[in-house]
Amino acid sequence: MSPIGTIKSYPNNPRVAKAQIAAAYNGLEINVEAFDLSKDRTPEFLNKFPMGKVPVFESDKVDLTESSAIGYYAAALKEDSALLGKTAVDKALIVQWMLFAETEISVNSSGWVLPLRGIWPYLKPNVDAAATKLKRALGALNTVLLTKTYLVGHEITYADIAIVTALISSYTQVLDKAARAEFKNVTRYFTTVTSKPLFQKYLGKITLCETPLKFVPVKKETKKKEAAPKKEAAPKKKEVAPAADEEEEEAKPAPPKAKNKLDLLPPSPFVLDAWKREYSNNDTKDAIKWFWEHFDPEGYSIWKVDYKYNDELTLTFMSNNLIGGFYARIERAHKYAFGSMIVRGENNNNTISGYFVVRGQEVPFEIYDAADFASYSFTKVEPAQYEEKKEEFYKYLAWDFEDCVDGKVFK
Ligand SMILES: N[C@@H](CCC(=O)N[C@@H](CS)C(=O)NCC(=O)O)C(=O)O
Repeated sequence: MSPIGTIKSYPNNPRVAKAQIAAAYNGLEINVEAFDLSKDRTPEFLNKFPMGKVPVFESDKVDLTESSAIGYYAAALKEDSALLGKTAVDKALIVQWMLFAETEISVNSSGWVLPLRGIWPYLKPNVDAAATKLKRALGALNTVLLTKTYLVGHEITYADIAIVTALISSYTQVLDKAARAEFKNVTRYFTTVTSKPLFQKYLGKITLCETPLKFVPVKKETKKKEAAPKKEAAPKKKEVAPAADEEEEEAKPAPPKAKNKLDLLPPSPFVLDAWKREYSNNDTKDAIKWFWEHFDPEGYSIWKVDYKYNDELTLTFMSNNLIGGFYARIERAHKYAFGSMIVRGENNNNTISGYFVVRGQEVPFEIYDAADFASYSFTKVEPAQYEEKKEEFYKYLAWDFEDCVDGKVFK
């Protein structure tokens, strides 16, 4: 039998297994083609699938996104398939569970698990809220499963395929034995369903979580207050390596090949790379003179940056890691931006603030597109304010504040 179409995704994505299992129950097959989110989102791909997410499905009959729809299509391809229910009641219940899997389980397990894996920014209140919402959904599911082996009727339907594949991430990464015991009907159901041969075939061996993931800061670059740069000493070569994007889940669409609009601006006499070299190789006191001699306020702009949720910051090294996470996410802005952001204060009483110099008169797309951009306010320093702000600008670049604990330079 020839495959019903091709799914593209990175490997071991349970959203792909959802369609494969549904197809297999109907005696059908789907081709799977490896897709690298960091390389394969070509303009042609984005033209066809503007959301730029995987999995996607292509066939001579239909192109689809949304894994639930892809799985549903595989389930619907066999006439009278038991997977989609025989009666209107069962059909509606199956849709109910399919939506529940997406909106109550997948979304919340992503909100809990992905920040812990460093794929999404870690903002504790958001992670806690996602965990609470997921547990609420599991509680409801647990009640329903008290008297049931399968969700709809007495055999596997697409409802079970959708729910079980959505549970994989939390059951393997954050719900340890004690947490699973709170939802023992769901746990029994999860192990029963995932041990079915067709589930095993496409999900592989599932190892239930033993030690739940904990928040691990992206990069630990603590620096004691005492070791903060002395006056005039520039924080040299303190660059942040772009976060290893081994997790494709959050990779951003590759920028379209078309020229960046910032490259089309009239040429500027201020050469950002020359400034970065100047800053890296000289005392900030000397570098800053070079800066003001060469700065071009028409081609570039200066922005004061402040973290919006300073009152939620706790340990200073964690605040510094937030800066590191932000820099990793604006990695594409290196060509157009320079910044120095510092952590000031002490554990449980600190702030994140700094300055950015960017090409053009607006915050570039490469910065405002970052998931955590909304956590920072960017306030433009107008040329008329330069004189008044020069001293502060210098201090942020030299990390020359008594209460400066640590910081990171984006260059
Ligand atoms: N609701 C969608 C979610 C798809 C999704 O979030 N895909 C992730 C990988 S699992 C992705 O492509 N992320 C890349 C991005 O956000 O740019 C589905 O079920 O297909």
